[in-house]
Amino acid sequence: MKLLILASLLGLSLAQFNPNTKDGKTAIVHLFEWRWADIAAECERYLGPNGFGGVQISPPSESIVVTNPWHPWWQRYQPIGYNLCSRSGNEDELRDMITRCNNVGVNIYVDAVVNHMCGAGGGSGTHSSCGSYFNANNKDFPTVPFSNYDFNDGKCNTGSGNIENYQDVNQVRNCRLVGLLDLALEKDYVRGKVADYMNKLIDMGVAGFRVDACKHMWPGDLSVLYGMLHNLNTKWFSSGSRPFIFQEVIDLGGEPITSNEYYGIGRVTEFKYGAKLGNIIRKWNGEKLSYVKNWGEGWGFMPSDKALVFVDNHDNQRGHGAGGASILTFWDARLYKMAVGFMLAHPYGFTRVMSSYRWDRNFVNGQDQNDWIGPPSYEPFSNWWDNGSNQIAFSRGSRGFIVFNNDDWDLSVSLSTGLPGGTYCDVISGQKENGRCTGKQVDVGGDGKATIRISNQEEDPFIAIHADSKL
Ligand code: QV4
Ligand code: CA
Repeated sequence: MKLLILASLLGLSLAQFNPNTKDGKTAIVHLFEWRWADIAAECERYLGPNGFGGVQISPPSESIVVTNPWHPWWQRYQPIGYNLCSRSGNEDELRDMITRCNNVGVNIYVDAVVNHMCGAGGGSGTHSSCGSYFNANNKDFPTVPFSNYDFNDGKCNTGSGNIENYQDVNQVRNCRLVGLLDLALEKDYVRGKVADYMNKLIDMGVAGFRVDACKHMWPGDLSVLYGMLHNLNTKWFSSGSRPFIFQEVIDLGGEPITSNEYYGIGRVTEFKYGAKLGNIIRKWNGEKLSYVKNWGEGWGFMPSDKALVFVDNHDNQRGHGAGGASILTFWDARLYKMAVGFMLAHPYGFTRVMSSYRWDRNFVNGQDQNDWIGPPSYEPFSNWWDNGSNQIAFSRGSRGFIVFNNDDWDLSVSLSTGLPGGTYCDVISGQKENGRCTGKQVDVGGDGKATIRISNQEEDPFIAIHADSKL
Protein backbone atom coordinates (compact mmCIF):
# COMPACT_ATOMS: atom_id res chain seq x y z
CA MET A 1 0.00 0.00 0.00
CA LYS A 2 2.82 2.39 0.97
CA LEU A 3 4.43 1.84 -2.46
CA LEU A 4 1.14 2.72 -4.13
CA ILE A 5 0.85 5.99 -2.18
CA LEU A 6 4.45 6.85 -3.00
CA ALA A 7 3.86 6.15 -6.69
CA SER A 8 0.72 8.27 -6.77
CA LEU A 9 2.43 11.13 -4.91
CA LEU A 10 5.40 10.85 -7.26
CA GLY A 11 2.99 10.85 -10.17
CA LEU A 12 1.24 13.91 -8.76
CA SER A 13 4.50 15.69 -8.06
CA LEU A 14 5.95 15.03 -11.53
CA ALA A 15 2.70 15.61 -13.43
CA GLN A 16 2.59 19.43 -13.57
CA PHE A 17 6.08 19.46 -15.14
CA ASN A 18 4.64 17.68 -18.17
CA PRO A 19 3.37 20.06 -20.88
CA ASN A 20 0.89 17.40 -22.07
CA THR A 21 1.84 18.11 -25.69
CA LYS A 22 0.69 15.73 -28.39
CA ASP A 23 3.36 13.49 -29.96
CA GLY A 24 5.97 14.77 -27.45
CA LYS A 25 6.22 18.16 -29.16
CA THR A 26 8.75 20.35 -27.36
CA ALA A 27 7.97 23.98 -28.21
CA ILE A 28 5.16 26.46 -27.67
CA VAL A 29 4.63 29.98 -28.97
CA HIS A 30 3.45 33.03 -27.01
CA LEU A 31 0.84 34.72 -29.23
CA PHE A 32 0.95 37.91 -27.14
CA GLU A 33 -2.21 40.03 -27.43
CA TRP A 34 -3.51 37.98 -30.34
CA ARG A 35 -7.31 37.72 -30.56
CA TRP A 36 -8.94 34.36 -29.92
CA ALA A 37 -10.41 34.12 -33.45
CA ASP A 38 -6.96 34.78 -34.98
CA ILE A 39 -5.31 32.17 -32.74
CA ALA A 40 -7.88 29.56 -33.75
CA ALA A 41 -7.19 30.25 -37.43
CA GLU A 42 -3.42 30.19 -36.80
CA CYS A 43 -3.66 26.79 -35.05
CA GLU A 44 -5.44 25.29 -38.05
CA ARG A 45 -3.46 26.93 -40.86
CA TYR A 46 0.06 27.00 -39.39
CA LEU A 47 0.77 25.86 -35.83
CA GLY A 48 -0.82 22.39 -36.08
CA PRO A 49 0.72 21.55 -39.47
CA ASN A 50 4.16 22.85 -38.33
CA GLY A 51 4.50 20.91 -35.09
CA PHE A 52 3.92 23.57 -32.43
CA GLY A 53 3.00 21.91 -29.13
CA GLY A 54 0.88 24.80 -27.93
CA VAL A 55 0.13 28.49 -27.53
CA GLN A 56 0.51 30.74 -24.49
CA ILE A 57 -2.33 33.24 -24.63
CA SER A 58 -2.64 36.66 -22.99
CA PRO A 59 -4.67 36.91 -19.77
CA PRO A 60 -8.31 36.11 -20.67
CA SER A 61 -9.77 37.49 -17.41
CA GLU A 62 -11.67 40.76 -17.14
CA SER A 63 -9.26 43.63 -16.57
CA ILE A 64 -9.32 47.35 -15.99
CA VAL A 65 -9.45 49.49 -19.14
CA VAL A 66 -6.78 52.20 -18.93
CA THR A 67 -7.18 55.38 -20.99
CA ASN A 68 -3.94 57.13 -20.05
CA PRO A 69 -1.95 55.85 -21.80
CA TRP A 70 -4.56 54.63 -24.28
CA HIS A 71 -5.42 50.94 -23.71
CA PRO A 72 -1.85 49.73 -22.90
CA TRP A 73 -0.98 46.05 -23.29
CA TRP A 74 -0.32 45.91 -19.55
CA GLN A 75 -3.92 46.71 -18.60
CA ARG A 76 -4.54 42.96 -18.94
CA TYR A 77 -2.20 42.38 -15.96
CA GLN A 78 -4.69 44.28 -13.80
CA PRO A 79 -7.65 41.93 -13.30
CA ILE A 80 -10.90 43.30 -11.86
CA GLY A 81 -12.58 39.88 -11.97
CA TYR A 82 -12.55 36.47 -13.63
CA ASN A 83 -15.20 36.87 -16.31
CA LEU A 84 -13.72 35.66 -19.57
CA CYS A 85 -13.80 38.76 -21.72
CA SER A 86 -10.89 40.88 -22.87
CA ARG A 87 -9.55 42.70 -25.91
CA SER A 88 -8.87 39.24 -27.39
CA GLY A 89 -12.52 38.23 -27.31
CA ASN A 90 -15.41 36.89 -25.21
CA GLU A 91 -16.02 33.53 -23.52
CA ASP A 92 -17.63 31.92 -26.56
CA GLU A 93 -14.73 32.97 -28.80
CA LEU A 94 -12.28 31.64 -26.19
CA ARG A 95 -14.10 28.32 -25.95
CA ASP A 96 -14.22 28.00 -29.74
CA MET A 97 -10.48 28.74 -30.03
CA ILE A 98 -9.52 26.19 -27.34
CA THR A 99 -11.62 23.54 -29.10
CA ARG A 100 -10.25 24.28 -32.58
CA CYS A 101 -6.63 24.36 -31.40
CA ASN A 102 -7.00 21.17 -29.34
CA ASN A 103 -8.61 19.49 -32.36
CA VAL A 104 -5.43 20.05 -34.41
CA GLY A 105 -3.09 19.00 -31.57
CA VAL A 106 -2.14 22.49 -30.38
CA ASN A 107 -2.51 22.98 -26.60
CA ILE A 108 -3.60 26.22 -24.97
CA TYR A 109 -1.76 27.58 -21.90
CA VAL A 110 -3.36 30.48 -20.07
CA ASP A 111 -1.46 33.42 -18.57
CA ALA A 112 -3.02 33.36 -15.08
CA VAL A 113 -2.77 36.66 -13.20
CA VAL A 114 -3.70 35.60 -9.67
CA ASN A 115 -1.29 37.44 -7.36
CA HIS A 116 -3.23 40.68 -7.50
CA MET A 117 -6.10 42.70 -8.87
CA CYS A 118 -5.78 46.18 -10.44
CA GLY A 119 -3.56 49.04 -9.30
CA ALA A 120 -4.48 50.93 -6.14
CA GLY A 121 -4.91 53.97 -8.37
CA GLY A 122 -7.41 52.15 -10.62
CA GLY A 123 -10.34 54.26 -9.45
CA SER A 124 -13.96 53.05 -9.44
CA GLY A 125 -16.59 52.51 -12.12
CA THR A 126 -17.15 50.25 -15.11
CA HIS A 127 -13.97 51.01 -17.07
CA SER A 128 -13.38 47.27 -17.48
CA SER A 129 -13.21 44.84 -20.36
CA CYS A 130 -16.66 43.33 -19.65
CA GLY A 131 -18.13 46.47 -18.15
CA SER A 132 -18.31 45.07 -14.59
CA TYR A 133 -18.26 47.58 -11.74
CA PHE A 134 -15.28 47.68 -9.36
CA ASN A 135 -13.84 50.10 -6.84
CA ALA A 136 -10.05 49.93 -6.32
CA ASN A 137 -10.24 52.62 -3.63
CA ASN A 138 -11.97 50.29 -1.18
CA LYS A 139 -10.80 47.04 -2.81
CA ASP A 140 -14.34 46.13 -3.86
CA PHE A 141 -14.54 43.69 -6.79
CA PRO A 142 -18.18 42.55 -6.74
CA THR A 143 -17.90 40.42 -9.89
CA VAL A 144 -15.78 37.82 -8.00
CA PRO A 145 -16.61 38.95 -5.21
CA PHE A 146 -13.47 40.14 -3.42
CA SER A 147 -13.58 42.72 -0.64
CA ASN A 148 -11.08 44.51 1.56
CA TYR A 149 -10.74 41.33 3.69
CA ASP A 150 -9.22 39.42 0.76
CA PHE A 151 -6.07 41.50 0.41
CA ASN A 152 -2.66 41.46 2.09
CA ASP A 153 -2.36 45.06 3.25
CA GLY A 154 -2.43 44.14 6.94
CA LYS A 155 0.61 41.91 6.40
CA CYS A 156 2.70 44.44 4.48
CA ASN A 157 5.36 46.20 6.60
CA THR A 158 6.33 49.08 4.25
CA GLY A 159 5.16 52.68 4.49
CA SER A 160 3.96 52.88 0.88
CA GLY A 161 2.24 49.47 0.93
CA ASN A 162 4.35 48.67 -2.14
CA ILE A 163 7.37 46.37 -2.42
CA GLU A 164 10.32 48.63 -1.64
CA ASN A 165 13.14 46.12 -1.07
CA TYR A 166 13.55 42.85 -2.94
CA GLN A 167 15.96 41.66 -0.24
CA ASP A 168 12.99 41.34 2.16
CA VAL A 169 11.13 38.14 1.23
CA ASN A 170 8.06 39.13 3.27
CA GLN A 171 7.64 42.43 1.41
CA VAL A 172 8.06 40.71 -1.95
CA ARG A 173 5.13 38.39 -1.18
CA ASN A 174 2.87 40.49 1.05
CA CYS A 175 3.22 44.02 -0.38
CA ARG A 176 1.99 45.47 -3.65
CA LEU A 177 4.02 44.93 -6.84
CA VAL A 178 4.02 48.41 -8.48
CA GLY A 179 0.91 49.31 -6.56
CA LEU A 180 -1.16 46.29 -7.62
CA LEU A 181 -3.69 45.29 -4.94
CA ASP A 182 -2.16 42.13 -3.43
CA LEU A 183 -4.47 39.11 -2.87
CA ALA A 184 -4.32 37.11 0.38
CA LEU A 185 -3.69 33.66 -1.11
CA GLU A 186 -3.34 32.03 2.29
CA LYS A 187 -7.13 32.43 2.71
CA ASP A 188 -9.25 29.45 1.67
CA TYR A 189 -11.87 31.84 0.29
CA VAL A 190 -9.37 33.57 -2.03
CA ARG A 191 -7.78 30.25 -3.06
CA GLY A 192 -11.27 28.96 -3.81
CA LYS A 193 -12.14 31.87 -6.13
CA VAL A 194 -8.80 31.62 -7.96
CA ALA A 195 -9.12 27.84 -8.30
CA ASP A 196 -12.69 28.25 -9.64
CA TYR A 197 -11.33 30.60 -12.33
CA MET A 198 -8.53 28.23 -13.33
CA ASN A 199 -10.75 25.13 -13.15
CA LYS A 200 -13.30 26.70 -15.49
CA LEU A 201 -10.51 27.10 -18.04
CA ILE A 202 -9.29 23.52 -17.45
CA ASP A 203 -12.80 22.21 -18.02
CA MET A 204 -12.94 24.26 -21.26
CA GLY A 205 -9.89 22.30 -22.42
CA VAL A 206 -6.76 24.27 -21.55
CA ALA A 207 -3.59 22.22 -20.92
CA GLY A 208 -1.98 24.40 -18.25
CA PHE A 209 -0.93 27.82 -17.06
CA ARG A 210 1.81 30.41 -17.04
CA VAL A 211 1.39 31.69 -13.48
CA ASP A 212 2.20 35.41 -13.40
CA ALA A 213 4.34 37.05 -10.69
CA CYS A 214 5.02 33.86 -8.71
CA LYS A 215 7.94 35.50 -6.88
CA HIS A 216 5.21 37.55 -5.17
CA MET A 217 3.30 34.54 -3.87
CA TRP A 218 4.35 32.06 -1.19
CA PRO A 219 5.32 28.65 -2.64
CA GLY A 220 3.21 27.00 0.04
CA ASP A 221 0.08 28.87 -1.06
CA LEU A 222 0.79 28.06 -4.71
CA SER A 223 1.26 24.38 -3.90
CA VAL A 224 -2.16 24.26 -2.23
CA LEU A 225 -3.71 26.14 -5.17
CA TYR A 226 -2.21 23.75 -7.76
CA GLY A 227 -3.56 20.82 -5.72
CA MET A 228 -7.07 22.30 -6.07
CA LEU A 229 -6.92 22.21 -9.86
CA HIS A 230 -8.93 19.67 -11.84
CA ASN A 231 -7.41 17.02 -14.08
CA LEU A 232 -7.41 17.97 -17.75
CA ASN A 233 -10.50 17.49 -19.92
CA THR A 234 -10.53 13.86 -21.11
CA LYS A 235 -12.01 14.97 -24.42
CA TRP A 236 -8.45 15.87 -25.44
CA PHE A 237 -6.16 14.52 -22.70
CA SER A 238 -5.63 11.09 -21.13
CA SER A 239 -7.45 10.46 -17.88
CA GLY A 240 -5.61 11.79 -14.81
CA SER A 241 -3.54 14.34 -16.79
CA ARG A 242 -2.51 17.27 -14.58
CA PRO A 243 -2.34 20.89 -15.76
CA PHE A 244 1.14 21.94 -16.90
CA ILE A 245 2.41 24.73 -14.66
CA PHE A 246 5.20 27.17 -15.52
CA GLN A 247 5.80 29.89 -12.97
CA GLU A 248 7.13 33.34 -13.76
CA VAL A 249 9.98 33.88 -11.30
CA ILE A 250 12.69 36.29 -12.38
CA ASP A 251 15.89 35.00 -10.75
CA LEU A 252 19.11 36.39 -12.23
CA GLY A 253 20.84 35.90 -8.87
CA GLY A 254 21.38 38.48 -6.13
CA GLU A 255 18.00 38.12 -4.43
CA PRO A 256 17.02 35.93 -1.46
CA ILE A 257 14.08 34.49 -3.45
CA THR A 258 15.34 31.94 -5.98
CA SER A 259 13.85 29.65 -8.64
CA ASN A 260 14.49 26.52 -6.60
CA GLU A 261 11.86 27.57 -4.08
CA TYR A 262 9.32 27.08 -6.87
CA TYR A 263 10.59 24.35 -9.18
CA GLY A 264 9.43 21.65 -6.79
CA ILE A 265 5.78 22.51 -7.56
CA GLY A 266 6.00 23.33 -11.26
CA ARG A 267 8.37 24.47 -13.97
CA VAL A 268 9.95 27.91 -13.68
CA THR A 269 10.92 30.51 -16.26
CA GLU A 270 14.72 30.49 -16.58
CA PHE A 271 15.55 34.17 -17.24
CA LYS A 272 19.32 33.50 -17.11
CA TYR A 273 18.90 31.66 -20.42
CA GLY A 274 17.90 34.64 -22.58
CA ALA A 275 20.27 37.02 -20.79
CA LYS A 276 23.28 34.74 -21.34
CA LEU A 277 22.32 33.73 -24.88
CA GLY A 278 21.97 37.39 -25.84
CA ASN A 279 25.49 38.08 -24.60
CA ILE A 280 26.87 35.10 -26.50
CA ILE A 281 25.18 35.83 -29.84
CA ARG A 282 26.09 39.53 -29.57
CA LYS A 283 29.67 38.43 -28.68
CA TRP A 284 29.61 40.82 -25.69
CA ASN A 285 31.89 40.51 -22.63
CA GLY A 286 34.24 38.20 -24.55
CA GLU A 287 31.55 35.53 -24.94
CA LYS A 288 31.96 33.12 -27.87
CA LEU A 289 29.46 30.75 -29.48
CA SER A 290 31.89 27.87 -28.97
CA TYR A 291 31.38 28.32 -25.21
CA VAL A 292 27.87 26.79 -25.44
CA LYS A 293 29.40 23.32 -25.61
CA ASN A 294 28.21 22.73 -22.01
CA TRP A 295 25.05 24.84 -22.39
CA GLY A 296 22.42 24.23 -19.70
CA GLU A 297 22.99 23.29 -16.06
CA GLY A 298 26.74 23.80 -16.75
CA TRP A 299 25.95 27.52 -17.08
CA GLY A 300 24.25 27.67 -13.69
CA PHE A 301 20.74 27.21 -15.02
CA MET A 302 18.13 25.18 -13.12
CA PRO A 303 17.65 21.47 -13.95
CA SER A 304 16.52 21.08 -17.56
CA ASP A 305 13.28 19.26 -16.68
CA LYS A 306 12.24 22.18 -14.44
CA ALA A 307 13.01 24.98 -16.90
CA LEU A 308 10.79 26.94 -19.29
CA VAL A 309 13.17 28.78 -21.63
CA PHE A 310 12.90 31.62 -24.12
CA VAL A 311 15.08 34.19 -25.89
CA ASP A 312 12.85 37.13 -24.97
CA ASN A 313 9.44 37.53 -23.41
CA HIS A 314 6.63 40.10 -23.60
CA ASP A 315 8.22 42.17 -20.83
CA ASN A 316 11.87 42.31 -21.78
CA GLN A 317 11.25 42.69 -25.52
CA ARG A 318 10.01 46.15 -24.56
CA GLY A 319 12.22 47.01 -21.59
CA HIS A 320 9.91 45.75 -18.83
CA GLY A 321 10.83 42.98 -16.38
CA ALA A 322 14.39 41.66 -16.50
CA GLY A 323 17.24 40.67 -18.75
CA GLY A 324 18.73 44.00 -19.67
CA ALA A 325 20.33 45.21 -22.86
CA SER A 326 21.66 41.80 -23.92
CA ILE A 327 18.16 40.43 -24.61
CA LEU A 328 17.69 39.73 -28.31
CA THR A 329 14.35 40.58 -29.88
CA PHE A 330 12.79 40.84 -33.36
CA TRP A 331 14.35 44.31 -33.55
CA ASP A 332 17.72 42.51 -33.90
CA ALA A 333 16.36 40.16 -36.56
CA ARG A 334 19.56 38.50 -37.88
CA LEU A 335 20.96 37.69 -34.42
CA TYR A 336 17.52 36.90 -33.02
CA LYS A 337 16.87 34.18 -35.61
CA MET A 338 20.17 32.52 -34.72
CA ALA A 339 19.26 32.61 -31.00
CA VAL A 340 15.79 31.15 -31.59
CA GLY A 341 17.19 28.48 -33.93
CA PHE A 342 19.79 27.50 -31.34
CA MET A 343 17.19 27.36 -28.55
CA LEU A 344 14.85 25.13 -30.55
CA ALA A 345 17.70 22.81 -31.59
CA HIS A 346 19.25 22.44 -28.13
CA PRO A 347 17.76 19.88 -25.72
CA TYR A 348 17.86 22.07 -22.59
CA GLY A 349 14.51 23.14 -21.13
CA PHE A 350 10.98 23.36 -22.55
CA THR A 351 11.08 26.07 -25.20
CA ARG A 352 8.82 29.04 -25.87
CA VAL A 353 9.01 31.23 -28.99
CA MET A 354 7.84 34.86 -28.73
CA SER A 355 5.33 36.24 -31.24
CA SER A 356 3.70 39.61 -30.75
CA TYR A 357 3.45 42.78 -32.82
CA ARG A 358 5.54 45.69 -33.99
CA TRP A 359 5.09 49.14 -32.46
CA ASP A 360 6.76 52.50 -33.15
CA ARG A 361 9.49 52.95 -30.55
CA ASN A 362 10.38 56.44 -29.35
CA PHE A 363 13.56 56.50 -27.25
CA VAL A 364 14.06 59.45 -24.92
CA ASN A 365 17.14 59.14 -22.68
CA GLY A 366 17.34 55.45 -23.57
CA GLN A 367 13.76 54.71 -22.47
CA ASP A 368 11.14 53.79 -25.09
CA GLN A 369 8.25 56.19 -24.41
CA ASN A 370 6.00 53.86 -26.40
CA ASP A 371 6.70 50.68 -24.37
CA TRP A 372 3.02 50.66 -23.35
CA ILE A 373 1.53 50.50 -26.88
CA GLY A 374 -1.07 47.76 -27.28
CA PRO A 375 -1.70 45.51 -30.28
CA PRO A 376 -2.52 46.91 -33.73
CA SER A 377 -5.86 45.06 -33.75
CA TYR A 378 -7.12 47.90 -31.63
CA GLU A 379 -7.43 50.92 -33.97
CA PRO A 380 -8.82 53.67 -31.84
CA PHE A 381 -10.92 56.44 -33.36
CA SER A 382 -8.63 59.32 -32.40
CA ASN A 383 -7.05 62.69 -33.40
CA TRP A 384 -10.53 64.17 -33.85
CA TRP A 385 -10.50 67.74 -35.24
CA ASP A 386 -13.27 70.01 -36.42
CA ASN A 387 -13.65 73.71 -37.19
CA GLY A 388 -16.99 73.97 -35.43
CA SER A 389 -18.68 74.11 -38.85
CA ASN A 390 -18.44 71.55 -41.65
CA GLN A 391 -14.77 70.64 -41.68
CA ILE A 392 -13.66 67.53 -39.74
CA ALA A 393 -10.75 65.08 -39.51
CA PHE A 394 -9.96 61.90 -37.55
CA SER A 395 -7.59 58.93 -37.55
CA ARG A 396 -7.86 55.18 -36.94
CA GLY A 397 -4.93 54.29 -34.71
CA SER A 398 -1.72 54.58 -36.67
CA ARG A 399 -3.32 53.04 -39.75
CA GLY A 400 -5.53 55.68 -41.41
CA PHE A 401 -6.46 59.40 -41.55
CA ILE A 402 -9.35 61.25 -43.29
CA VAL A 403 -10.29 64.96 -43.72
CA PHE A 404 -13.61 66.43 -45.04
CA ASN A 405 -14.34 70.03 -46.22
CA ASN A 406 -18.07 70.53 -46.56
CA ASP A 407 -17.94 74.28 -45.90
CA ASP A 408 -18.36 76.97 -48.55
CA TRP A 409 -14.75 78.03 -48.09
CA ASP A 410 -11.31 76.47 -48.30
CA LEU A 411 -9.78 74.21 -45.65
CA SER A 412 -6.13 74.87 -44.88
CA VAL A 413 -4.79 73.55 -41.56
CA SER A 414 -1.99 71.55 -39.94
CA LEU A 415 -3.41 68.37 -38.38
CA SER A 416 -2.19 65.40 -36.30
CA THR A 417 -2.65 62.34 -38.50
CA GLY A 418 -1.67 59.59 -36.04
CA LEU A 419 0.49 58.14 -38.83
CA PRO A 420 4.28 57.69 -38.88
CA GLY A 421 6.18 60.33 -40.90
CA GLY A 422 6.36 59.87 -44.67
CA THR A 423 4.68 60.64 -48.01
CA TYR A 424 1.21 59.16 -48.50
CA CYS A 425 -1.01 58.89 -51.58
CA ASP A 426 -4.55 60.28 -51.22
CA VAL A 427 -6.81 57.34 -52.09
CA ILE A 428 -9.82 59.56 -52.95
CA SER A 429 -8.23 61.52 -55.84
CA GLY A 430 -6.09 58.56 -56.96
CA GLN A 431 -4.01 55.75 -55.52
CA LYS A 432 -0.48 54.45 -55.00
CA GLU A 433 0.68 52.79 -58.24
CA ASN A 434 4.20 51.64 -59.21
CA GLY A 435 5.74 53.58 -56.34
CA ARG A 436 4.02 56.88 -57.13
CA CYS A 437 0.73 58.66 -56.43
CA THR A 438 -1.75 58.96 -59.33
CA GLY A 439 -3.66 61.64 -57.40
CA LYS A 440 -2.75 64.03 -54.55
CA GLN A 441 -0.08 63.24 -52.03
CA VAL A 442 0.23 64.20 -48.36
CA ASP A 443 3.54 64.75 -46.56
CA VAL A 444 3.41 63.70 -42.89
CA GLY A 445 6.21 65.04 -40.69
CA GLY A 446 8.13 63.08 -38.08
CA ASP A 447 5.74 64.56 -35.51
CA GLY A 448 2.81 62.91 -37.32
CA LYS A 449 1.48 66.32 -38.46
CA ALA A 450 0.50 67.27 -42.03
CA THR A 451 -0.63 70.54 -43.64
CA ILE A 452 -3.92 69.80 -45.43
CA ARG A 453 -5.50 72.05 -48.07
CA ILE A 454 -8.93 71.23 -49.61
CA SER A 455 -10.75 73.80 -51.79
CA ASN A 456 -14.54 73.84 -51.39
CA GLN A 457 -14.69 73.97 -55.23
CA GLU A 458 -13.29 70.45 -55.57
CA GLU A 459 -15.35 67.62 -57.07
CA ASP A 460 -14.40 65.43 -54.10
CA PRO A 461 -13.69 67.75 -51.15
CA PHE A 462 -12.14 65.11 -48.91
CA ILE A 463 -8.77 63.33 -48.54
CA ALA A 464 -7.95 59.87 -47.12
CA ILE A 465 -4.49 58.31 -46.50
CA HIS A 466 -3.49 55.04 -44.85
CA ALA A 467 -0.52 52.88 -43.89
CA ASP A 468 -0.57 50.97 -47.19
CA SER A 469 -0.75 54.11 -49.33
CA LYS A 470 2.62 55.29 -48.03
CA LEU A 471 5.41 55.70 -50.58
C1 QV4 B 1 2.13 52.96 -10.89
C2 QV4 B 1 3.38 53.35 -10.08
C3 QV4 B 1 3.33 52.63 -8.74
C4 QV4 B 1 2.06 53.04 -8.02
C5 QV4 B 1 0.88 52.59 -8.87
C6 QV4 B 1 -0.45 52.99 -8.19
O1 QV4 B 1 4.53 52.91 -10.81
O2 QV4 B 1 4.48 53.00 -7.97
O3 QV4 B 1 2.02 52.46 -6.72
O4 QV4 B 1 0.92 53.20 -10.19
O5 QV4 B 1 -1.52 52.41 -8.91
C7 QV4 B 1 1.43 49.34 -14.67
C8 QV4 B 1 2.26 50.62 -14.83
C9 QV4 B 1 2.85 51.03 -13.47
C10 QV4 B 1 1.68 51.23 -12.47
C11 QV4 B 1 0.95 49.88 -12.36
C12 QV4 B 1 -0.23 49.95 -11.41
O6 QV4 B 1 3.33 50.36 -15.74
O7 QV4 B 1 3.55 52.27 -13.63
O8 QV4 B 1 2.24 51.56 -11.19
O9 QV4 B 1 0.44 49.51 -13.66
O10 QV4 B 1 -1.11 50.95 -11.79
C13 QV4 B 1 2.96 44.58 -16.33
C14 QV4 B 1 3.85 45.79 -16.66
C15 QV4 B 1 3.81 46.83 -15.56
C16 QV4 B 1 2.36 47.22 -15.29
C17 QV4 B 1 1.65 45.94 -14.82
C18 QV4 B 1 0.21 46.20 -14.41
O11 QV4 B 1 5.19 45.32 -16.79
O12 QV4 B 1 4.52 47.98 -16.00
O13 QV4 B 1 2.30 48.25 -14.28
O14 QV4 B 1 1.65 44.99 -15.89
O15 QV4 B 1 -0.49 46.82 -15.46
C19 QV4 B 1 8.87 42.13 -11.49
C20 QV4 B 1 8.00 40.94 -11.11
C21 QV4 B 1 7.51 40.20 -12.33
C22 QV4 B 1 6.84 41.16 -13.30
C23 QV4 B 1 7.87 42.24 -13.69
C24 QV4 B 1 7.28 43.25 -14.66
O16 QV4 B 1 8.71 40.05 -10.27
O17 QV4 B 1 6.57 39.21 -11.93
O18 QV4 B 1 8.28 42.93 -12.50
N1 QV4 B 1 6.35 40.46 -14.51
C25 QV4 B 1 4.93 40.09 -14.55
C26 QV4 B 1 4.36 40.25 -15.95
C27 QV4 B 1 4.28 41.76 -16.30
C28 QV4 B 1 3.25 42.42 -15.39
C29 QV4 B 1 3.26 41.88 -14.03
C30 QV4 B 1 4.06 40.86 -13.63
C31 QV4 B 1 2.18 42.35 -13.12
O19 QV4 B 1 5.19 39.59 -16.87
O20 QV4 B 1 3.91 41.96 -17.65
O21 QV4 B 1 3.57 43.84 -15.30
O22 QV4 B 1 1.07 41.50 -13.38
O23 QV4 B 1 10.10 41.67 -11.93
CA1 CA C 1 1.56 38.82 -3.31
